[in-house]
Amino acid sequence: MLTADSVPSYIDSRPALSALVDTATLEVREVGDGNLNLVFICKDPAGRGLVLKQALPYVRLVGPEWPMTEQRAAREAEALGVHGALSDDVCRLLDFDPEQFVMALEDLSDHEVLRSRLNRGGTFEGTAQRVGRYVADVAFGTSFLALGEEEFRVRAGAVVNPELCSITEDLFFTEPYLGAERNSVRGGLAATVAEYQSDAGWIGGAMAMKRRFLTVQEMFIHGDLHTGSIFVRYDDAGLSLKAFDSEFACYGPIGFDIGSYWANMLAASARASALGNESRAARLRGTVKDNWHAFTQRMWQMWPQRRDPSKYPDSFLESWLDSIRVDAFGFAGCEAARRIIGLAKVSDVEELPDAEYVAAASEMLRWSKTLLTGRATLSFSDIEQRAVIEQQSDGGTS
Ligand code: SR1
Ligand code: MG
Repeated sequence: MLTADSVPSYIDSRPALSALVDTATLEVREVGDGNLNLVFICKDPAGRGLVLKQALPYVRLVGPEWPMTEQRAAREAEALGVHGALSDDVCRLLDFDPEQFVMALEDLSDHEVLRSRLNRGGTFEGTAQRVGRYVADVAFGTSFLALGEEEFRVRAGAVVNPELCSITEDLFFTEPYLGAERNSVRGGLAATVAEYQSDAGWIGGAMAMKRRFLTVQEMFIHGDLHTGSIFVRYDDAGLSLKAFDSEFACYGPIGFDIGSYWANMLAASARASALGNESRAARLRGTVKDNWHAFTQRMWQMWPQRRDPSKYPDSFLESWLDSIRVDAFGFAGCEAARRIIGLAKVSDVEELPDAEYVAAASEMLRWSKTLLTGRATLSFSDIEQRAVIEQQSDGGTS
C-alpha cells in the first residue's frame, strides 16, 4: 500500500510520471473518501500536480473482511482510456501500474465533485447536457454500430468485470428488495421499507431491471455514473466537466448510466425540497429531461457515422432510443431505492437532520416505485412536475 511518505519515491520510479512534478518538494494528501480505494493528491510548489489512485485488496468502506480484486484498477484504466478517446469530458489517465494497481490521473483539484456542489446549493447549469453528450459519445463509439459486429464482441469480451458487477448485482438489484444485514434506514422508515419489500410490483420491476443489467451489452458503460463520479468547474471559459471513477465499467445497458445519473439528480432535488427550496427542486428534476434531450440529440448527430447505414434505417435508432429511455427510468428506480435502503448511501439525503431526512428519503422511495412500476409509460413532464409521486401512499411518513 502506498502511503503519503512513499508516494514521492513511487513517482520517481515511474518514467511516465517523474518529470511531471518535483518530488523533492511534493505535498501529498490522502483524500480517498470513496467506498473502495486509496487516493492521493500530489502537488509541488510550482502548482504542478497529479493524483494517484490505488486499489486495495478489499472494499475500503467495509474493511479487509470484504476482499475485492485489485484488478478493478485495470478495468478503470481501460475504461478511462476508451472513454477518454471518445469524449473530452473524462478524467485523463497519465499512467497505469499493473503490478501495484496504481493509476495516475490528471489533477482535478481545481474542480468540485458535482454532489458536493449540489449539496451546498451550488449552480449546475449545463451539467445535464454535458453528461448526456458524454454518455452518447461513449455509447455510440463503443456500440456495434460504430465498431462493427466482430470488433464489438471482441471488445465486450475483453472488459468483463465480474467481481465489480457482482457488487452491483447485490447492492443495486437484490438487497434493497429482499432485505440484507447491511441495509439501514432511520427516522422510523423501517416500516415503510418493510411495506415496499412486500410489494410484488416494485420487486418485479427491480428484478426485470436486474435481468436487463445481466443480459444487455450495448456499450462500454461507466457503471457507477452518480453525481459523486463527476467533477465540475465553472470559470471564464465556461463549464469543465469530467467523469471519473469508472472501476465498475463493463459492457452493459446504456440506460444504466443514464438512470444512475437521473436518480442522483432526483436525490439532489429531494434534498432541496426537504430543505424548503421548491423552485430549486423543480429545476433539479428538470435536468432529467435536459439530459435525455442532450443524449438523444447527440445520438442523432452520430447516427450518420454508423458503419452500415443500409442495414439500419432511422426507425432503428428511434426504437432503440425508446428502449433506452424505458431502461433508464427503470434503472433510476433501482438507484433511488438502493441509495436510501442499501449499504452505499448518498450524502444529499443522509446528511440531513432527521425530519428532512425522512421527507427526502420517502420521496426517493416513492420515485423508486413510480419509476420501476411506471417505466414504460412515464413522461419527462411526470418527472418534472412530481404529481405522479404525490398521489402515492408512503406509509404515513410525510
Ligand atoms: C462496496 S462499493 C459500494 C458502492 O460504491 C460504489 O461507488 C458503487 O456505487 C458501489 O455500489
Ligand atoms: Mg465510486
